[in-house]
Formats: sequence, structure tokens, C-alpha cells
Amino acid sequence: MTTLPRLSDATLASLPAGVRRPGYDRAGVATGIVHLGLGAFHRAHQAVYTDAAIAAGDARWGILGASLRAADTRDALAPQDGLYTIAVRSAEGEALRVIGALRGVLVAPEDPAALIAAMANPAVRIVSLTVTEKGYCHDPATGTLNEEHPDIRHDLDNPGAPRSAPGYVVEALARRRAAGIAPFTVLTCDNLPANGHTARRVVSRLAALYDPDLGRFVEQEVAFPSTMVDRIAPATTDDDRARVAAALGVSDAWPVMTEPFSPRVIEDRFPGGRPDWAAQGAELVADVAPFETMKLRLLNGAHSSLAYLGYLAGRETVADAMALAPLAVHVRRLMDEEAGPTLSLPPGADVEGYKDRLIARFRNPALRHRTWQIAMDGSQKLPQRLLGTIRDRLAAGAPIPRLALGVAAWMRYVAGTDEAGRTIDVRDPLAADLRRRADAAGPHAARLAATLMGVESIFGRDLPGDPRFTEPVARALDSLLVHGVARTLDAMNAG
Ligand code: CS2
Repeated sequence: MTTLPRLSDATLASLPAGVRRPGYDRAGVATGIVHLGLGAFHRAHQAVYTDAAIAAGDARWGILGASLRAADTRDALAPQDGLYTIAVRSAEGEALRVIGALRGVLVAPEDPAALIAAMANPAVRIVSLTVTEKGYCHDPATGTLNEEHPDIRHDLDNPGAPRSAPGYVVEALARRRAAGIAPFTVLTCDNLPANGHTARRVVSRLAALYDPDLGRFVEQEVAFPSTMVDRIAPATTDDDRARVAAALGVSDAWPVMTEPFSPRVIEDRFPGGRPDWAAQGAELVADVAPFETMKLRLLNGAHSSLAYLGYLAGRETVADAMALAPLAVHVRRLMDEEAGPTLSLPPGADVEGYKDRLIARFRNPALRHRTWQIAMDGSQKLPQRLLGTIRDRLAAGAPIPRLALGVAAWMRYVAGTDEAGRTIDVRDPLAADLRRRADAAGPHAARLAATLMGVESIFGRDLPGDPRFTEPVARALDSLLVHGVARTLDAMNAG
């Protein structure tokens, strides 16, 4: 790509003066955290907070990252001594900062034993995860371990060489227990409902399948604090790489693009200690649940709605989708009229301010967050982003037209063709099943809605039998199929 030297410890000193960099001796930093799933979300968020905590003087918390599938992150970052840039982008411009918290990167399938050994090291006090929703191998509708999941079947037969994130966590906890080493805290940062509880349920069930005693140990002795971690970090493009290299004067194979905003609310349950994230601006609280629900229902619920409706209407990015005026109106009213009223935040929490900021964040012209990226894995996302909200609304006897439209747009999307007749590259663990169902139903709204609602791992058993849900979804889907996104929104906004 370029003949510039590579970003590394050796070239750090040559960076332009305006670029913030690790202001500490990296060689003196110990590994206190193992992180599974080294994507942009982690590198834009927890690693940044931890970098600041190390810079403030606590050298116990270097991060060893592990990729559970591909080698690409390791291949990019190993020649850079684990250094990478975050580009904080907004209409005002771009601020670059080099993060030094990452002490190394492992590729789990290359050497599963090495990752387990690292996790079993007594100096490691926290194992954190951003493995995306599907990485928990759970049933999204119930939040329980999917015992038929191929990776879980594999891990039960090969506990010493697992494939799944829960498999690694269980095996490492078992090793520590056998060696008399206190367990690490399991810190999930994924967008799951009650994420700490869900992680505990999944991991302790897998442990119990290995050995009931181990299951009880995990259930009772291991801390799984819940978190609300929030920062939009779209996939990096080659243009981003070129721009960052030009600004740095050295090349970075994998810089992370992100936004100025990065709230982090964490339940303060870390028996083995934690970095002083609070001094870096994180909120440590006794109960994260209300904040998590707020984020999942307002940010992620709106994001998925924008992704499906925007993609179908030919909008490439979230900012492009927000530029479609009726879609921007819809998203705001979805938050104000349907999702917002289901939330119960502690006194003093500024929900109105959060919604206002969300609209501004979605409009950020510099981020280029693709609707296609957010549309991925909808089968794993719908339950906590739209369906939980729908259940609460129905229980309160309240209407759900805008939530139902989001579900219908997902149905229209997974059927595989956009409004211009182009094939959609649907990425989802259930894509093949969804496609088969859609093909069998044809472009007939009631049939298409009924067959897709029959996927129990998404919709559960209750919703497909409730006409207060099925009717508005089928109506919205019919309108999307017959009139398209723009006219459907116009009609809804006029109501
Ligand atoms: C997005 C999230 O890709 C998606 O599904 O909705 O990754 C979102 O950007 C983050 O949760 C923001 O904190």
C-alpha cells in the first residue's frame, strides 16, 4: 500500500506532535486482562479506557487480545508491537491517538492451549469479551445456552481445544480452580440483554455439562458484572488506512474509526480488582440494567430500524439514512412514542439528552457506518433491540406501529432483494433457513410474516400467537412490499 515505515515502538517518537500516544513505558506493563474478540468495538472503547488507566500509573492492566477465528488482526498488529491508532471523527475533523494497552495478540485456533494457559495465569484478573451476540452460542429468545450449537457440541468433546468463547472461559476457570488460583472476573461488553447475567447463564450451563460441580462453582464463585458499553466504531476501509498513514507519517495496518462519544457504565463487582476506569470517566454503579436497556432499546433499536429501512431504500450509511427526512422523523418518534416509555431510569438520568445526542451521533457525517454492517446477524439482535420493547408495550396495552415496522423491514431484508431489485448479501447465522422460508412464502406479506415469525429462537412462543403483534407486522410488511419504504413512512408519519 505504501512505503512508509510501520507504526511500532521504534517509530512512536517520529509521530507528529498533535498525535496523542502512550505516555508510559510499555515494557513495564504486565498482562492483567485477556480480551476475547479483538474487533473495533473493543479497540475503540475498553482498550482506550485501560490505556488511560495505565498512563495514570497502574501498570498491572495490559491487555492480551485473542481472536477466536481469523488471524487478520494479529497479522496487522503484531508487526506494530500491538500499537494501533484510533481516529475520532466528527464534522469538526479527525483526532488521532495511538493506543498502547495491547500487549500481544493470539489467534485461538492456531494454539488453543496457549490461550487457555494465558487465561489461567494468576496475574490475569479479568477476562473481557466482545464476541458479538452470536459468540455466546445461546438461544436469543430465551438467553439460554444452545446445547445443539455445533461449536458447543465440539467443545463438549474437546474441552482442551475449544472453539467457542464460553468453551475457553469454562476451561480456563476449570484450570484455575484445579490449581487453587482464584477465578477471574468475566466482563462481557456485548449488546446482550442483562449481559452479565446472560453470560453467567451460558457459561455456567456449559460448565455444568462438563461437570455439575464446576457448574455450581461458576454459578456461585465467579463474578459476571453487567456493562453498558457504547461507542460506534464502523469497519475500517482502505481510504481510512491511507488517510491515517498520511497524517501519521507511518503506516498502521488497522486503525480504528470511531466517534467522540464513549459512555461506559459498569457494575462494580471485581473480586480480583480492576483498572481505575472511574478516574477515566466510566461510571461504576450497583445496577447497570436500566442503562443497558436504555442503550439497547434506544440506540440499538433505532440502529437496526435505520439499517433495514435505510438499506432497502438504497441508503449506504446511517448518516445517508438519516438524510431521508421521513426516516429521521420515524426514528425520533420510535424513541419518543414507543421505546422511551418502556424505560425506567434512576432519577436524574437524562434520557431526553441521550435521545438528542443519539440523533446527532447518527447524523455524524464523518463516520460512514454502513447500514449493511448493522443489518448483519439480525436474528441475534432483534429480541433485545425490538422484541423485548414490543412485549413490554403489549403488556401495558400500548400500540406498536413503529416497532412493528422495524420487524417488518427485517423480514423484507432477509427475503433477500432490495427495492431496486438487487440481491442482498444477507449475513446471519440463520440466513439459509430464513431464505428457505422466504422463498417458500413468496412476496405475500401475510405468508412471509407468518413463516418468519415461526423461528422460535427469535420470536419465542408468545409473539406469533398474539394478533396485537402479528397484525401490525403483516400490515407494515405488506406496505413495504407494495409501496416501499418512503411511502410507508410518509403514511405512518402522517398518522
Ligand atoms: C450496532 C452496534 O452493529 C450494530 O449492530 O448497532 O455495534 C452499535 O454501533 C454499538 O452498540 C454502539 O455502542
